[in-house]
Amino acid sequence: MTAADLRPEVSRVFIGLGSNLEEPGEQIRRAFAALAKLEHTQLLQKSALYHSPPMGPQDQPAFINAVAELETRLPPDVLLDALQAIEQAQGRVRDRRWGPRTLDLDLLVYGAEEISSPRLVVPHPGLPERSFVLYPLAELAPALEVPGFGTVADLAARAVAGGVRRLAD
Ligand code: ROI
Repeated sequence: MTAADLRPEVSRVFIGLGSNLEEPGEQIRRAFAALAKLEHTQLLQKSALYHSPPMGPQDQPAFINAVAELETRLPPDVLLDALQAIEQAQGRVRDRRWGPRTLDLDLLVYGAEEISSPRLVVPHPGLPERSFVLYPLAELAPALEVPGFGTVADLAARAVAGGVRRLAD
């Protein structure tokens, strides 16, 4: 990345974190630490950790999920590269679709932008169905307007809990 790749202004960004392998809680804590070290980026808030039954194939362990709020000058594609590098560093192997993973980092919301490229769709299209994302997101930013979807508080109120529960700090 060169200086030309940096945005002149910061954007407010939300990242979804998920893990269901190799000490998931520890994976999420390490991922928060890695996000805090990203260049041209500040980690503003971390949600609590949430325990959530797997969405998709049921023959896999429960997940730990959380959300981070960042302020960044990295454009979306450069940020996505950085997120994938963190996943790789924590041993992510891409195998079966919707299978278990040591760490998944999803770019949920990038300011007010709507992005649809082969690599990246933002806001994350699964947001309205995913209480394991909406509950931690609602902790950090209930008034946030998710482009095309409405406010986080409204989305969280409509979502089916499906056994998602906040863990003690
Ligand atoms: N299920 C839960 N509960 N949490 C996740 O982060 C998650 N991530 C996934 C699939 C496998 C779809 N299911 C999930 O990628």
